[in-house]
Amino acid sequence: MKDAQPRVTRLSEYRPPDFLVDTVDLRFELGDEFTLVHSRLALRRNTAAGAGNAPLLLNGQGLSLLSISIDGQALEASNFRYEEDLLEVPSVPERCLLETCVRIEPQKNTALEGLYRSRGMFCTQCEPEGFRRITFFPDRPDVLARFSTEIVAPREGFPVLLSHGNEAARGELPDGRHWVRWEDPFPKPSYLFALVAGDLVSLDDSFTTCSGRTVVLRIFVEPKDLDKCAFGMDALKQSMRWDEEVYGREYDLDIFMIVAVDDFNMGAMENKGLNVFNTSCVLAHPDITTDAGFLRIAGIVAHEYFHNWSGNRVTCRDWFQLSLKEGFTVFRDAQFSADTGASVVRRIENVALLRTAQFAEDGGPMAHPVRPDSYLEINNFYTLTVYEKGAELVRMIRELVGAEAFRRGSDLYFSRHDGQAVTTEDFVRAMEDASGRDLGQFRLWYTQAGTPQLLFRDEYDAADATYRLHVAQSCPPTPGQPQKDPMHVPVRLGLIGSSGELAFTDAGSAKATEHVLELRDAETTFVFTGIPERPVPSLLRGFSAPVKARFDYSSADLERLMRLDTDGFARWDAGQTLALRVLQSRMAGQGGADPDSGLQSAFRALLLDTSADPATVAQMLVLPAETYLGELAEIIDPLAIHAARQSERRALAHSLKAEFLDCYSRLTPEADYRVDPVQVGRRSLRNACAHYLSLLGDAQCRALLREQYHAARNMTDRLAALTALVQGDPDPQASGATALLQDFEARWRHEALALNLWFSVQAQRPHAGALEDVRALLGHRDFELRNPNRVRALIGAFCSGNAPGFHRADGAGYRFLGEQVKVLDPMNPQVAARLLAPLTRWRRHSPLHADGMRAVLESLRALPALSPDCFEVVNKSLAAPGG
Ligand code: B3K
Ligand code: ZN
Repeated sequence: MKDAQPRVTRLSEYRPPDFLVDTVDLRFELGDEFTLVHSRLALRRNTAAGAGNAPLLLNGQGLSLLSISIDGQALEASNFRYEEDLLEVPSVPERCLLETCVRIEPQKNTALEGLYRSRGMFCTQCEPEGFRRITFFPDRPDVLARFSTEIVAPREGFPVLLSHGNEAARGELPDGRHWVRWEDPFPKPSYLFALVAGDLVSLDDSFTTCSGRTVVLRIFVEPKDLDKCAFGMDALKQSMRWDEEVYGREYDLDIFMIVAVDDFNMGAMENKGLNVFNTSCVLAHPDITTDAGFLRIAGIVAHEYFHNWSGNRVTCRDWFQLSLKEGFTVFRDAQFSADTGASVVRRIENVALLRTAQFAEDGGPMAHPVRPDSYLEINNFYTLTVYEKGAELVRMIRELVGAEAFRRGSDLYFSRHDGQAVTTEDFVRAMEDASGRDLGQFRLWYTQAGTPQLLFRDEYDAADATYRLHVAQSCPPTPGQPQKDPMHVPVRLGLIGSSGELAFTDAGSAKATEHVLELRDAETTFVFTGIPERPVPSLLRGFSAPVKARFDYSSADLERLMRLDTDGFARWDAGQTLALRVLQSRMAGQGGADPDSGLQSAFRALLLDTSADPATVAQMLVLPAETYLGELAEIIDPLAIHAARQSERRALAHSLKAEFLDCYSRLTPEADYRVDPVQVGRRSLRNACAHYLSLLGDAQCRALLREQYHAARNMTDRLAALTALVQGDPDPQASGATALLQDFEARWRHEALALNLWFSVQAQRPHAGALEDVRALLGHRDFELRNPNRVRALIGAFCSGNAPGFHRADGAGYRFLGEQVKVLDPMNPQVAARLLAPLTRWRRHSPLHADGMRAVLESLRALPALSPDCFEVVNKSLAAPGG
């Protein structure tokens, strides 16, 4: 049983474990009715913890204890206690063998933490605290043990029995069951434990490591999915090679396995040698996977693989250190993705995610530092702040110390802490030791929440050819942190003259066209001499720091940056700033049927420029996201934001129809589909044009899009046409979208991942009436509340990606979310709590919306048995600001 009021866990109360576990031997007897878990722990008192003869305390949640013994002696009931998720044995020898047998019921586990069943197979998810739902254990990341795992199951239905490490033995039992024993030579924390049993087939391959060892690679799937593994396998091999070449990291076991599981709370999990993946993050085939899906899969395969070093070999001391492994690993996977092509576009995508979603988190009631100080439910802290902002922190360290010192720092970190459970402080110290740089002030990035703001202004003195750049930094208050100290911020800077970049020196360094300025004080002035003309500053190139930067650019300045800046990211950003202004003035009631003339000519130039990189042009045609516009507004009015963005897009489509059509028809699809940067770029631009054209709702464009849908030989083009007609066309009935939706459903009814796309397209039709569609789809024969992917595809997509539907003025969208969370919370608290995100920012909305959002949060707070996950989100959202 969980406590009525969840307990706060605080970093300041961290204490080393009283007991360590040298080895753990597990034996699972899997069954349909129940599963028996036999465990033998070799325990040793941790004298370094200095806790005298503290009792043995082991976590255990919802376990039926069948037997318990110490050193072969069964314990009397009076010698132990199992209450409130803790097993307490008051008196134990300094070293002992603790044996337990518990009974669990994986088939009833809908929370998908611990051991559960997904489409019949058995699988596990233990991070962060799922292992305690399997057996008794000090379920914390700083207890590292050597695991052996024996799995017993009926051969029928479960021919494949997997755990991690190397297979040590297998055999048959007379009753039709068989067993396999796995041994992992590397000590690891319980959160990395995994087990899988099912009727699976595998795609097999191998990889020869840099030292010449052969590693067997296997991707396990249901037989129907065997044709969807090749891309993931390729990504895996590329990741293995890349980690050797770029970080000097070699794989360490003889086998590396991936298993695809349909019911999964997150994307994937890096269990040692046995990664478990959400099917949506590993299965790929051009018929059912979009380009974006392929790229996401490659990134996630890489991410989980990279965890073998950044996470598994060197792990976290406690969950406050989560970003130690997640921020660093996101940084590594982003580097990998950038290295495999389209690096500027990848960076633009990352920044767009930060600005839309992470900034919102940083500005809301759940704001927390990259290294949080406290939590009620750790599952709520697998956030964009810990992951994405955490990655930005690593990126900034690299900016500050330089690529070579950074590599020395990572080498030092891995060798110094191999086999240990450490902290973000250890990471930063390794970087300092390897580079000789002082990152003292930089550490504030780990402890201060909120998005810093940089206000730039400049002055140019023509008489002495001097350019001055003034910067003032500040960071808004966040819950529990009313005041912030100035941060150490790397500002990558270029100066753009009337015909191109200018060379300049920074603090006596050699002349170059780019420097990384280091901001440390609340206010700073940088002085550059020998500057022959007034430059336009190209600030935060490559988005060198996760901040909101403001500079009063004129339209001509922005136009100059878009034309002459050599930094692709900065060119895109200049376009975004231009578009932002246009949308902001539309939100303020200006602008009519015509587009902004500056934006119109920028778009025209982009569409006509046949030498430009199509992928970048596609990004430049995307106006800033609604959530980013909201984030920058004083008061968020989601309907006004949507209307402004939509009317500007429509105006651009009308005035540039010929150019969009021209660009669209220039980019005819290639005969054979490949996921390479050139093809992906061409498709993305063509489909961006398709979406603008759909806004016109005219017969010619409709015909073109219907033709695209039918002629498509890949999901990217098919889905783009469908989405354009369903979401872009002002009249989806007349557009023929309804018939295409039926066609799509009939085609892909039996492909869960494709059907998820079908649910999402409808959930995101930007119209108040989409709520009724979504309600109807809840009753669809293939909708299943137990499957997180489906919940996210329908309910999640609607609530977080459909402003006109979710934020409709009668508040019905909010009440809908409340109802769904109420039903889902008892089943799967993690997924339920995540769905709540759009409600958490209610205070920033206009009263009409804020009242409706708050009312739903209050109705949830009144529920008698809210999970700790939802309890924390709801209560923090309703708490007085600054509290
Ligand atoms: N480490 C896992 C996340 C597990 C989350 C559990 N709530 C996936 C990843 O970041 O690689
Ligand atoms: Zn991760």
